[in-house]
Amino acid sequence: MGNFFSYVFARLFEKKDMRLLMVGLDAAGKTTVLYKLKLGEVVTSIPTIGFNVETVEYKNISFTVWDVGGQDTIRRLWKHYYQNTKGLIFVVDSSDHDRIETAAAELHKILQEDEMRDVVVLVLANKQDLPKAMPVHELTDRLGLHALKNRQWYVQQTCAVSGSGLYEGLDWLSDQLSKL
Ligand SMILES: Nc1nc2c(ncn2[C@@H]2O[C@H](COP(=O)(O)OP(=O)(O)O)[C@@H](O)[C@H]2O)c(=O)[nH]1
Ligand SMILES: [Mg+2]
Repeated sequence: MGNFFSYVFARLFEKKDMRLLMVGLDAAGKTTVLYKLKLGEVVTSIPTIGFNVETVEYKNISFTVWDVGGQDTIRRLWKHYYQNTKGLIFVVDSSDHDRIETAAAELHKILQEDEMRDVVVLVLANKQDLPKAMPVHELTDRLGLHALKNRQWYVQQTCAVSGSGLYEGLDWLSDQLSKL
């Protein structure tokens, strides 16, 4: 699996200092994705209580991950990480019917930020291995993705535990970013 990702990322790395953000509600599967990518050492930092950031640096790309949802005071700290962001990976637990609206609201709030104006959005419809997982078309609807204007977005179904779908999603992302 590691080799596939190295290949995908090798294409991205021709660009200078690229930051990718990966966010989603807690338990969506972000940390699992991060470790599955095997890009390098995952560094966890806690800039403030209740805000936990994971970062992997790989060549000139940085992968920054945190949980969204919760207090608005913490939301203000996110801006610090928005700079230079070209791609947003939004991870959603497809089986979490109760929190899909919350996830949608968080996604749209982030995308409203000035710094996020031009970011390409890859949604990972994670936990597709679970029996109650919503299919891609339902997630697309409930996340309100069709309302996104002037923005490239794509929903990829994944199972972060096995790694299935991750390559396809990142391949789409690298394709989009290579056009910038
Ligand atoms: N069944 C299933 N469980 C998953 C998948 N991805 C993550 N998980 C599990 O979901 C839980 C939360 O995952 P984690 O990566 O910590 O979520 P995070 O809070 O977004 O970082 C863990 O127990 C993972 O093993 C998946 O695709 N399928
Ligand atoms: Mg995590």
